[in-house]
Amino acid sequence: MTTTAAGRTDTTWFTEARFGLFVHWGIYSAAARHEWVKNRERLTDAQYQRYFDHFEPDLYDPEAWAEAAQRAGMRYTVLTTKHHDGFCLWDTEQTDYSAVHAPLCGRDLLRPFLDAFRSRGLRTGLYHSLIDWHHPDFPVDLMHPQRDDEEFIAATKGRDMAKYREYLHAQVTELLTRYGDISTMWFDFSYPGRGFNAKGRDDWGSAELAALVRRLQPGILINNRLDLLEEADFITPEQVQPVSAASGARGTQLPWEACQTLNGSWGYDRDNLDWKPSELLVRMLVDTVSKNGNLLLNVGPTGRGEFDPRALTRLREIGDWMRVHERSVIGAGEAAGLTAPTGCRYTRRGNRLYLHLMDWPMRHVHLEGLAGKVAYAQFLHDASEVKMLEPAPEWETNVSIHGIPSSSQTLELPIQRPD
Ligand code: FUL
Repeated sequence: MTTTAAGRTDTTWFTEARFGLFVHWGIYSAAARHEWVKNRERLTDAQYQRYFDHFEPDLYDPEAWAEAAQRAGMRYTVLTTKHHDGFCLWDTEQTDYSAVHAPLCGRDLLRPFLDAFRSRGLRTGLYHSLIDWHHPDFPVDLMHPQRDDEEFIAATKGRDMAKYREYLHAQVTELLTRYGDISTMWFDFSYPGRGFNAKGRDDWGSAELAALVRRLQPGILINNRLDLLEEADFITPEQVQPVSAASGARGTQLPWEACQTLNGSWGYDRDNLDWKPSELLVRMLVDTVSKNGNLLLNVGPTGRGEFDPRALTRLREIGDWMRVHERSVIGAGEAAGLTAPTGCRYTRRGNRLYLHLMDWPMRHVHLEGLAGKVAYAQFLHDASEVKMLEPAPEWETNVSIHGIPSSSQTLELPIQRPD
């Protein structure tokens, strides 16, 4: 079933998967100072060319990436097929600006990636930039690494967005016809009216592009960055934890997926020291699921094609936590109608409620609104019983849990009468 009774694309696998790996990889990984380096430093094509010439992913081992993701408990992945700089990771016929033609690379990097993740049962998605700083017909605008001298401005006259649209649609067609089943199409990002067409939509041919994607891969989920909210299957809050389930979906009923970096940069950023600790990343995952969202956590591999050891450590530590806490995350979601105690989050899966204690330690926890409903309480990590007290008369809607040791942060509470 690819569509629901209401005619929308079925998102069940997505909202059950909850945790995915985002990978930002390209020739900017060789610059190693953020994937926007071309724009930020206003590099010309000639200056940026050195990353094309020296991109040599000799240590690329997508099996190792997929293994790290699987061990972290992730259920799907999204890879940058092309980022804003226009460099393509796959064997495209539309341009020579690709991994196949980069002299020290010389091969398609997408196919082995998809094979590795699929063989481990992970779903695969494609990030594809709608912006293209390399294409001769992409309009020069504020996002573009432009120069303001007359020579440059003269050289950019006569750009034709219709040609770029054709190129974009042809590339998406290649991606969706030559690489098997793709689960998500992650476009990034249109800004209608700032291209050539003041009215907007025709800049990218967004309506046609969305229709093309759905025709080529009927079950695919499309994100909301193609300026067509009504076409989107999910919303993508970026580097922000929404305050509630509704705010994550921006007031719509759509599923949402928060994308988050490990250190503030999507592409490999060697000298960046802002690494988030693993504990914080686990909290972000729990927080996301407690609000019915997904977390797409990013790794920016090096130019040689490896995950930085600091990324690997974090994935491993998240995986250690996931090994014993997974059932409170995968297939779980918001515990609608219940308000978690201060410093805690609830997730719920079927008739089991999970209480995640983020601020630790606590001596007593009172669970409002659950009196008479909770059958039993145990830590999730070792299934050891946690004593519950009968509600005190003054808190007649509460269950009270006492004397919690500081050995874990998640309690599992089978519910007798869920509603
Ligand atoms: C943004 C992009 O501009 C960033 O480079 C990154 O890809 C992020 C996920 O989306 O809009």
